[in-house]
Amino acid sequence: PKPKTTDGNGISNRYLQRSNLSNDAESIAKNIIHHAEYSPFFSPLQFELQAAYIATAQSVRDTLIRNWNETYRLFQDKNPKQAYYLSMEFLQGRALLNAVGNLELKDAYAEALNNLGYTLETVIEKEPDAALGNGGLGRLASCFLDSLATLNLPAWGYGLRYRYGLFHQKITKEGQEEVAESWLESGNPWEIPRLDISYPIKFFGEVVEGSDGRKQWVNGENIRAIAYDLPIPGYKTKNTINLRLWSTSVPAESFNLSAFNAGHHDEANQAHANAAKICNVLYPGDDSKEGKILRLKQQYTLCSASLQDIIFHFKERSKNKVNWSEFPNKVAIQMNDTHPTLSVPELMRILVDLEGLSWEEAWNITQKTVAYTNHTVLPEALERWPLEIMKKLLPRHVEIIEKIDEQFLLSIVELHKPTGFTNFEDTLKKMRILENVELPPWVTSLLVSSSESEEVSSSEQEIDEDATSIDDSPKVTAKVTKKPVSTAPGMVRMANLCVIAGHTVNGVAAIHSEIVKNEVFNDFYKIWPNKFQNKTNGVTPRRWLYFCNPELSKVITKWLGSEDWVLRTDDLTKLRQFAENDELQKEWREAKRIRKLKLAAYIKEKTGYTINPDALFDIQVKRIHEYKRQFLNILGIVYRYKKMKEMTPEERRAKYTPRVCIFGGKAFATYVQAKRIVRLITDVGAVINNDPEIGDLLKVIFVPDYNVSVAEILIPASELSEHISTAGMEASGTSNMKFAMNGCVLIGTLDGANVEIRECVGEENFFLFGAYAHEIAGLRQERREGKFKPDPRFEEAKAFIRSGAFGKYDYTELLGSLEGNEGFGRGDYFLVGKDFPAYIECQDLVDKAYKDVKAWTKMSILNTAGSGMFSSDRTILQYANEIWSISPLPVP
Ligand code: B1H
Repeated sequence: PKPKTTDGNGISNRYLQRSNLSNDAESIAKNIIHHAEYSPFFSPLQFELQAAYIATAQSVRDTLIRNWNETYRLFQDKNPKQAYYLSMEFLQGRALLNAVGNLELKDAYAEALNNLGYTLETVIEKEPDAALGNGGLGRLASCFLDSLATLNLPAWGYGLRYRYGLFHQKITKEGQEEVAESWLESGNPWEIPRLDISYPIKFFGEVVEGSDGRKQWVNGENIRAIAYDLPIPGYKTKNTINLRLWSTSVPAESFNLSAFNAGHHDEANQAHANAAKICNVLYPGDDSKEGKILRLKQQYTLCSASLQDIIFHFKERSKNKVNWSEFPNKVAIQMNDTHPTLSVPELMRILVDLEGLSWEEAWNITQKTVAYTNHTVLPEALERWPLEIMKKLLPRHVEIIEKIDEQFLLSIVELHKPTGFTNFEDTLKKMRILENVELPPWVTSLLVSSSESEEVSSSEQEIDEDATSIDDSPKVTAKVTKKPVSTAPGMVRMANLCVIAGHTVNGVAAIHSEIVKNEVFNDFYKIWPNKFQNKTNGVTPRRWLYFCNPELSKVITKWLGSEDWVLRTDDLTKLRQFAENDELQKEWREAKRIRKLKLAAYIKEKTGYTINPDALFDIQVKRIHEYKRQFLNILGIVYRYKKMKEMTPEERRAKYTPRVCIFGGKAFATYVQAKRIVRLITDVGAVINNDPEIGDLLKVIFVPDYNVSVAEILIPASELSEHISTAGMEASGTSNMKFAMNGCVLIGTLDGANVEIRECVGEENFFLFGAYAHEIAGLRQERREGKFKPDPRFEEAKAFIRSGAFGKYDYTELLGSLEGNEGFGRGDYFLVGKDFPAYIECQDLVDKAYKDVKAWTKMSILNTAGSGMFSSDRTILQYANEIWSISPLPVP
């Protein structure tokens, strides 16, 4: 007989031990020891620091799992519309402090660990960063998860469980060296391997037609995606959502036992090795990627496994009454850039081929379900896949994409009927999904007939007015003139597919969304203006202020009278009224100084350099890229150093403010120019830092291996931060928001979110310089025409490097990128020379401003006070209301 009292999982309530998870330090200590003994990763007899970390994490995980189960059960029962955030990257960083902080158990865990002979601080340090992302795009996804959970929204994240995350960066005399990063090596106590949840994934093979007339994708390589779940706790709520990461493997029968028995061990293991390879490593470029088949396999694995899972849940929650037209009312899928674009043809394939829906029904559902976020306007970063590669790997998906493409052409033709088709070909070719692929004959003939006779009215053309799908596309009889066949390979433009299929397209900062509408996707904007939105990025104030800067947080809480600002960051504006208060100012500076001392100690440990904690801490941390212009920063430093050397010590002291210039960031391993910039920074540092004449007045530090945890040390300690990209090129930036929250003043161009940050903190509290986005094209043109006259100070700085002042390395090629007048990466495409004079003059203003301690502290306070709008809680509420239509569902 079945037991009478069962809960949803079939476990008798009598045996559920929820009440046993007590939150007092004594119970927590017992729980930690229990894990060290009974679920050990290491010898159960030892309780060393590593074991203390793992056991502590497992103990925290108990509470997370309890909340996670309750959240899951609630979502199952209430069946709300749920959002699914699909991303190839999640840059989670460490989990422990965030988890005990969100659960409000930090003090209890600290006390428990003290009782066991450890401090929470040292235990935290044992956790490796989960670095399953490259930079801003991946970290944004992680901040979004924190906000989704905190706001009690029904949502999940889907990603890939890479065995190796972003590489470790070693800094040597030669610059950057990359070392593989194996975050799973000592086990991952946070994840729950879901061996019960796996889905088949197919590659290659061919498409046949079944007896029912449906297309079938058969044969090929078959692997399985296996789920690993990471519970994501919200702050001050029980809601704990799921980040489901897919790993890849093969079923046991794929092990070739007969090959093994014959002694061919590699062959025996071939299928398994191929499958495992897919999730082996995160691709490390953060702006563009070579079209490698392995990357396409990764993208497809993410899309296919996630969609199968989403559909599984949809069916399960429909309780045997599956109504597909309800799907868009239950599911919202957000594609984090174009990397998960294959979700579109995969959803179509499942609906049409497997579920038997008509093409029209399926397309209608797909369009209402998916939305696309664009994160970059760099042309080389807009993903394009060679048609041939895709055809081989995903033959059925290419058929579907071709059909979407033709259907799109038809809709555009319909739209343009009233105005005629003169000069229409270029627009069509630009907008369609396929590139370098001949237009279908019915389109070509349309174009031919319209260019042959300007007067031909649309009604005279033989277009089937009722055509709604490409199957009954217009039968045009006009003769087709052969155009010269292009030799360029056919390509699939993923962004165009996203814009065509998605119900919403959004940019990530106000200026970026304008560029998306008016430049990158202008043709689409003109026909679908309502598709386009802005969602200015945000960052979680928990990790990026409250947890990483406890001293400043305490001061804020004291002056605001409560901790409500952690959830309602708009409250920070109330600091404005105290910005000149001497007492607040003193506490503010003391809090900042504690973080500066910690950073100084960290720098000493990692680089050996001693820095003066009373100097101005000036920081630029982000991926190394020419458009981000670390080069401009270091050239400014070179110029400053040269001027210092030409002065007497008294003149020097009078003019300059002591500064520590700190850099951090990784260069893509094959991005030669970026690696040369790293080398230049370290070479310049080696000379300046050892120049006794300069002493404390200037130091240049490259902090190795910049990642989330290093950012948590650097950002709270910074006083000036640099966001100096060529205007129009940084979609948003998110570290700029973190710096402002931590009372750091920004120096920057009018680019990305800088524009909005400056508005919010007040223009007198932001050091602005440089050309505007709308001027850039004209400036490049001027340059091409040889009209640009470089400032002599710029020439002086470059000549100083050329003179060998910073060692023997040959900087000809790096400096050469600033010369000439032609092309991307040459002819000073990023306008370093143009902005150089404005930049160094602006830095002189910074020196003066820092000398006025009161005025500077006021600026610092006003940056924090104005940063409230950059909480990812605000961003996520906007996505929830304006794109996904989902509502909070709090666990009681
Ligand atoms: C951003 C990327 C990106 N934009 C391709 N684009 C990648 C592109 O692996 N790839 O192929 C990986 C990443 N990342 C960044 O997104 C922008 O540069 C930032 O300005 C922005 O703040 C961030 C989040 O929106």
